[in-house]
Amino acid sequence: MFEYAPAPESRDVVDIQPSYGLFIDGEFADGTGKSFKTINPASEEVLAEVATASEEDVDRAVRAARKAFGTWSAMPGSERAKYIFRIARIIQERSRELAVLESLDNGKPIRESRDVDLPLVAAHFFYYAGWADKLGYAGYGADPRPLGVAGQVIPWNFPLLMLAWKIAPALACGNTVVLKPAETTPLTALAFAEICRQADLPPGVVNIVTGAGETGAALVNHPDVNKVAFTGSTEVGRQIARSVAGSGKKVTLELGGKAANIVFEDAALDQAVEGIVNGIFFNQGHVCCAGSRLLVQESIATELLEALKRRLGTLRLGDPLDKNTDIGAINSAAQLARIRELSDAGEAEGAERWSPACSLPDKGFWFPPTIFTGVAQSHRIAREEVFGPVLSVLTFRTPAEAVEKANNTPFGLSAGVWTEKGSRILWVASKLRAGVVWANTFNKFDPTSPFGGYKESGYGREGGLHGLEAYLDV
Ligand code: TXE
Repeated sequence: MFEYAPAPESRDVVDIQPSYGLFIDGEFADGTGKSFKTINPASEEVLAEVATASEEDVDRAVRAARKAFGTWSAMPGSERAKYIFRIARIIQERSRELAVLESLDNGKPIRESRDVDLPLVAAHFFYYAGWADKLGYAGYGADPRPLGVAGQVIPWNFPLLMLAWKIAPALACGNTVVLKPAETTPLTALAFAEICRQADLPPGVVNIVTGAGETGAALVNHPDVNKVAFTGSTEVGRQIARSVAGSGKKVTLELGGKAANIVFEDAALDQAVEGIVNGIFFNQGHVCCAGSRLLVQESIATELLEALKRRLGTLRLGDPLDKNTDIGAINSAAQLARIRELSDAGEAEGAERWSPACSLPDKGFWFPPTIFTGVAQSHRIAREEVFGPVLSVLTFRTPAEAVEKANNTPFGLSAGVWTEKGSRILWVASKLRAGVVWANTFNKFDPTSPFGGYKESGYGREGGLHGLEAYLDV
C-alpha cells in the first residue's frame, strides 16, 4: 500500500470523562443498571464507562419526555425553531471536537467525520428548524399535530448523523424524545446531551438513555411512547414491528440493504471507479445503502476491474485520526467476526477473493478492502448484508438483465447507475425497486431529500418534507 507521512488530528480537542450517566429531564443521572465500557475500535483502549438504563430508568426518561411534551408542543413553532437553530449553531462551533470524538468511538476516518458526518448533522438541524414554524404549509392540514413521545433507537455506523435524522424532525414537529444510541458508540449522543443544555433546551424535551438491546426493547415497548423510530438490523426491526403491533404506535424502520451499483459500457470509467470505491469503502462499508454489489456490463468488466484494483492499491488504511486515512477501523469485534464469516463463506461457495497488499495494525479491529469476483446470485455474499469493506462483482449483458439482477434481493434501499445516456438512467431508475437511485454518483445525502427503503429495507421516509410525516398526526 501507499507510503505517506501521517498527519493526525489532535486527540486533545476532546475531553472524555471516565464515566457517563444517563441524560434524563435535563440532568445527567446514574443508571440503576450495570455500566458498560465503550472502546476505541482502532486501539481497543477503553474510552469510558457508560451507564446502562434499566427498565426503571427508561420509564423515568419517558415520564420526563411526557411531562415536557405539554409545553414543547404548545410552544409556537417559531420558538421551537430558535432552540433547534441554536443546537445547529453549537454543533457547528463544536464540530472539530465532535468529529474527533466520533472517530475515536466509531473508528471512522476523521476526513469523513469532519467533512461528511458533522456538516450533515448541522444541516439536518438547520433544515428542520426551518420547518418548525411552517408545518401548516407541509401539506398535512393547517395545524398538524405532533404524535407525543418518540422512542428512537439508532445504530453505530453514523452515531451523530442518525441522531440528527431522528431528533431534528421530531423536535420541529413538537414531539419530545427519548433516544438510545448504540452500545458501541454512545459518546457523541452524550455530547449532544450537553449541547441541549448549552442551548437551554427545556428539560425533558430530549432524553438520552444508553445501554444495549434490552434498553432499546424497554424503550420501544414502553406504553407511553407514541412513536417508534428504529435504524438497525432487519432482524431487530422485525422484532420491534412484531412487539409494537396493535399498540397504536406509529413506526418507521430503516433496515439493511444490498445495493447494486450498475456500470454500463458507455460510463465514464474513471468517474465510475471513484463511485464504486466511495460506494463500498466509505465508512468501511458500514453503510446501509452501500453499493455492495457491483453489476458491470460484461464488455468492460476486465478493464473496469483492473482500474478498480489499481485504485484500491492507493487506499490508505490505518489510524482514524490521521487526516490521510481512507479506511478506518471496523466498529466492533462482533462486526469484524460477521465480515470474516461472510467473506469465508464467499470463498467456500466458489467466489474469488482479492485484496491489495496491505498491512493491518496489530491492535484493534481491521479488515482490508476486499473484492469478490465470480460471484453467483445465490452466494451469501451476493444476498446478505456484509456491512463491511467487501464488494461482490457480478456481470450482465443487457439493461434488462442488469435491472433483473439489481432487483433480485430481499432489500430495496438504494442503487447506483453509471451511464452517459440520460434516457437509460430514467428507464433503469423507473424499474429499480430501491428508495434511492443515484445516477453517476453514489452515497450523496442531503437533508432536503427523503431516504428510506422498500421490502426488507423497512418503511417510512426520513429527511425532507416526507420526514415530517413520520412525526405528525396527519
Ligand atoms: O444491529 P442491531 P447490530 C445491520 C448490519 C449489521 C447487523 C448487525 O448488517 O451487520 O445489522 O448489527 C438496538 N429492541 N445493520 O447487531 O442489533 C441496539 O442496541 C430494541 C444495518 O449492531 O439491530 C442498537 O442501538 N433495540 C443498520 C440498534 O438496535 C434493540 C445499522 C442496532 O443494533 C434491540 C446497524 C431490541 N430487541 C446494523 N436489539 C442500518 N440500517 O444502517 C438491539 N437493539
